[in-house]
Amino acid sequence: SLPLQEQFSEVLDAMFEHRVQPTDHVIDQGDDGDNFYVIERGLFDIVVMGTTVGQYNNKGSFGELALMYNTPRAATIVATNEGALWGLDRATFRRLILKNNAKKRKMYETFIESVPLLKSLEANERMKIVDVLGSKQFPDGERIITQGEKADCFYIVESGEVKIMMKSKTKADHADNVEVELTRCSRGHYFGELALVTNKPRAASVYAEGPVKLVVIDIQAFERLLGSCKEIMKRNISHYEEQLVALFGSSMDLRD
Ligand code: 1OR
Ligand code: 1OR
Repeated sequence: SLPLQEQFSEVLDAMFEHRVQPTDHVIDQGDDGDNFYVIERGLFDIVVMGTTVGQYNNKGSFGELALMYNTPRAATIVATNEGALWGLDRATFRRLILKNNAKKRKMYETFIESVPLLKSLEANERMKIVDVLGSKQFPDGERIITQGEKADCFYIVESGEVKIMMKSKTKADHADNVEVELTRCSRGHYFGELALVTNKPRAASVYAEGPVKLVVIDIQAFERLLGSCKEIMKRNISHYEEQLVALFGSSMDLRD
């Protein structure tokens, strides 16, 4: 197969710019898949059966499902403002991306099988997670998540360790409001689910403790593929609340 660099420039060469205006449908649910799209800028609604179920905000990509699995388009994508996309045609997507997916399956299959949270999923559901996951590395000390920010993804630790730190929100104006270490996560553990499940800003900050390698799953894939794991997450979230009371004397910080 081609060296990565060459494959990458082949993808770039094949991409074409696609500009959109408000209300333009980039994709219609039920259609055959023609292109895959990467967002350069713009807001796009994700509509399933006439209901808006999510949104892309100036980043991300969509339209991979129909091309990867030879299925009809699973959602309608509507531009809500003026924007720009990079398109990649079906043939090039399949030739270059699917080859990469086969490698990814080999690389991540065993790891994903070992993640306790994902144990209840069917094998083919776990493979679909592998198909869409990203991988990200952070050097020692780097901040991965910032408390109070808007959330758009979920993480699983592949190697190394992360430190979860929290400032009390109810004590926000106090001078003694320093970050307190809550816990650490290592291989196979997840974090960043809380903001996605509760639809709130990040409840804590997360830092690399030594170099770490993480699996990243965007919010759309999280909604699509991890719905059945949410009960487990919610059960664990109720433990957060108990600990919060012990730590800050109130569970206000997670609820409000
Ligand atoms: P496609 O080729 O099927 C529509 O064309 C695209 O919308 C799809 O690929 C995904 O890239 C993107 N369910 C289905 N497709 C989704 C979803 C989604 N989110 C983004 N796409 N969700 C589940 C809805 C019940 C997640 C909604 C947040
Ligand atoms: P997030 O999306 O809010 C920060 O981003 C992440 O830190 C959060 O999801 C959780 O995955 C993770 N309270 C709140 N968040 C926690 C906690 C926690 N532990 C890990 N996270 N508590 C610690 C319980 C041992 C309770 C507060 C004292």
